Amino acid sequence: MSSPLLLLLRGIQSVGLRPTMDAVAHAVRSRWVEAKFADPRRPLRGLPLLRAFLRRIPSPPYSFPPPGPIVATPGPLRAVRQTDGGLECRFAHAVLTITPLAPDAVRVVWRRSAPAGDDLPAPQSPPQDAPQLSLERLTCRVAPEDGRITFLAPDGETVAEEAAPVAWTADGRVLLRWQTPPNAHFYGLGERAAPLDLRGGVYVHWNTDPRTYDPGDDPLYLCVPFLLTLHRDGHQACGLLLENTTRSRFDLGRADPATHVLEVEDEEVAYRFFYGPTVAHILERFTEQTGRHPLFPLWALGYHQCRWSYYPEARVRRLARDFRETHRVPCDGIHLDIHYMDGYRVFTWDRERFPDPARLIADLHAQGFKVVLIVDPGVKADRKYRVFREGLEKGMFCRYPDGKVFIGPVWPGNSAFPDFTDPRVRAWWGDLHRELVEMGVDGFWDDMNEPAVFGEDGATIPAPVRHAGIGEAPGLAPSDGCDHRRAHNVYGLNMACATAEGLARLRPDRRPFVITRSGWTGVQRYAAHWTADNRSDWPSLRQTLPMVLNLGLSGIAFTGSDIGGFEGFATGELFTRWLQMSVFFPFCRAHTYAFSPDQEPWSWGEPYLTVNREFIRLRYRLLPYLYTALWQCARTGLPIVRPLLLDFQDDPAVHSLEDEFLCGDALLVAPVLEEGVTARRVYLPRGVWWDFWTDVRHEGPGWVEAEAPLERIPVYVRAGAVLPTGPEMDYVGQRPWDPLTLHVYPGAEGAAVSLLYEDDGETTAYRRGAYLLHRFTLSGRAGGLDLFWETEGAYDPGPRRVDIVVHGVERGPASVEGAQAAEHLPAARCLRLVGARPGVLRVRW
Ligand code: MIG
Repeated sequence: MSSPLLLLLRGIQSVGLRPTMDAVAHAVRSRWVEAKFADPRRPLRGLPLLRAFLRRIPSPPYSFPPPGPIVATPGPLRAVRQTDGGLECRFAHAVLTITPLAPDAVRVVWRRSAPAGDDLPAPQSPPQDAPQLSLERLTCRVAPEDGRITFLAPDGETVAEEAAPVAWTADGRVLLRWQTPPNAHFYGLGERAAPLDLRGGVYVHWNTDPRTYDPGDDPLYLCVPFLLTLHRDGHQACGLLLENTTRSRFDLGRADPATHVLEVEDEEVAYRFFYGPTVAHILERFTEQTGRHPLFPLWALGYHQCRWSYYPEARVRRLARDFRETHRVPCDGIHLDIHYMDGYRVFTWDRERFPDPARLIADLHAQGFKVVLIVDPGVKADRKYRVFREGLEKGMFCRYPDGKVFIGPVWPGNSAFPDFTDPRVRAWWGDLHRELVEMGVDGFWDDMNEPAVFGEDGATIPAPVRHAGIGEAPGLAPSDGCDHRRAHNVYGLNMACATAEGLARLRPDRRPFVITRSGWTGVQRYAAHWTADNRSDWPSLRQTLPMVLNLGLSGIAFTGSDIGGFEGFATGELFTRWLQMSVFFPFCRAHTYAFSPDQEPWSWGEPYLTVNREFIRLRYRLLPYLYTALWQCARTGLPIVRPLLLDFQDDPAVHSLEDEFLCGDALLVAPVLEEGVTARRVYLPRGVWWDFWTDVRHEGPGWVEAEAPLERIPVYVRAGAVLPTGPEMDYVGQRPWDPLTLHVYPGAEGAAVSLLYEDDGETTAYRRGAYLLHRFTLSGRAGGLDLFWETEGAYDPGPRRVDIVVHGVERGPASVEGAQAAEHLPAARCLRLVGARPGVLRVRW
């Protein structure tokens, strides 16, 4: 780590002298209040305070010493009680409750009982047998001698088993110690700059702004203590969601390869356990419990352009012209970073840089752009500033135990922090968006909400600061408020909630679009997420994919990374490779650091511009497909970007595969992640796969050597798929999906079902039936092909032509039924059918 002096110089260089001094003052003040309120009921003063202050209290997460000695375990079982469908087991020193949540999911809570524990009435006959809770698809068995829990599958096979009893330590932690099956793999845990398979690593749950990060840095902005385990060669899977929002650490086999230890800084511990056996089923159940993404507006799937920052207005207008006129690159979102504000005061505009924002936004709308504004949580402590005054008067800001408002330095200088865990504050904050929404702002980008405060690495709100509770996060909700230790991890989630619910109130007919940097279990209900301040280098590009995959396995599916990387200077090649991968990610936005040159699709000239444009155009053609994947994700929680193990979990070859992915149901994408590379090996799992570019047929499982010149990354389509595509367009809604083209890829065994979902893309009318769901059932048979096409829902896409392209067709058909015209294209090896409609399509050769 850097010396304090170096830190100081770095601070002055990047944010200036005044903010750096504020940051230093904050560091000193934090330490002072942490010492003062170590016991909030008896604040220290005078000499004892000075003494405590000088004894350094390190701030999380960079100081997380190993746990102290164990002081308690449950001891022997004393009594068992049935409680509405569940079980309460009283042990000598602890109480365990197990509550069913679903046929394959339970909630487990451990509390220490009164120190003696012996005040419990001694049971008539102490229970001898292991208490057991049997659900339809999951059994929990509790060891009577020490409370160790074993989870069993319906066939009696062990799914998970505690290696040692739950334990309490002298320094106030709870330990859960589980056996790690020999060939287990771990996934999930939110955002991790780690391999896809998390086994062998140690991960801390404490949302942190790392300033910039490299592979291996931990923790980052968004933690989700949801651990997915895959074992028995992929035949068995389970999930464990820790509910505690306090800081925790998972050692997934670094200290001991045979156990994984979940260590929680809390007095009691609560977790939910999910049984598979498939990963897909666990994700459905997990997101049923913790929430799913809403259906974002269709334009959210467009291409977005950002930098820190585009200003003044003339620069923004030039950017718009560059897209529409100069370079003809499709784009939907233009994002304005912190320089649009007046001295970084949230909900204001710098009127010199942006004299007439409503007019600017109207003009951008006329060109088909949407405008997204960054909003930080810190409210400048300035009595002349309306938001601060109002927040102060109404008691909206976080306070110390003595009632003083906490002030910490961020971009605007010294700032107050709304307590988003309080529903009153969320309502107020949501309403603060009114003026911007009325000006036409389309979406909001919540940044710095770990929350980050300038200062030492990981600086945040000091631990003693009070909060109303944990707000909308699932978990152990304190009834009479809590300090920052319990509220820290859910701060970002509740800010995103305030924003999304505010937008929904302000514009009830339009779907909110919010992007958040921080979050926690369930943040997907409110916002999309991006992986923030990485670097413009190849290792960071490579790291992005496992990060996005594990986010998806934690319920957070609408994600992406800064295309080209954030800090540093991207090369044209790096940007293009990054873009080629991101075109298959839900959130597709280029962004860069304040001190980096522009990172736009044309910034490096040719040949990059042409390749970038082609790939962005491809994304716009794929919108019907991507939107269907988004809709499916909103319904089932299945991510859009998926590791291969999600669909092929019994294939050990994919358990740690992290340089290729599935995008939706039909596409397999193998990005190029290294400099100067023009070919790569791709693993194709079982089944038939069609090369997206050449229509060459491959049969998996096995490896193929694929061409990957600059203008292409390997993409394959799964046999049996019907891949819907639309026409090229410069932005979402420029024209209808006319013609709509259904790309049919034959060769699957049996019948395969594909979906296409559409609606107006913008309003909430779909909730009242204004959607159209197409269901395609494709079956191949010797000498022919049948496609059954049914629709459901009341949305009318308007008159349009639907074409069908059957891929991999060597010769012209003998007969075609269900289309107006057919044409065989021998060179392209496909059959083009024009003017199809719902019903039955039959082709015979
Ligand atoms: O302290 O708003 O991750 O995307 O450009 C940095 C300026 C604050 C961090 C975000 C980044 C954004 C930057 N922000």
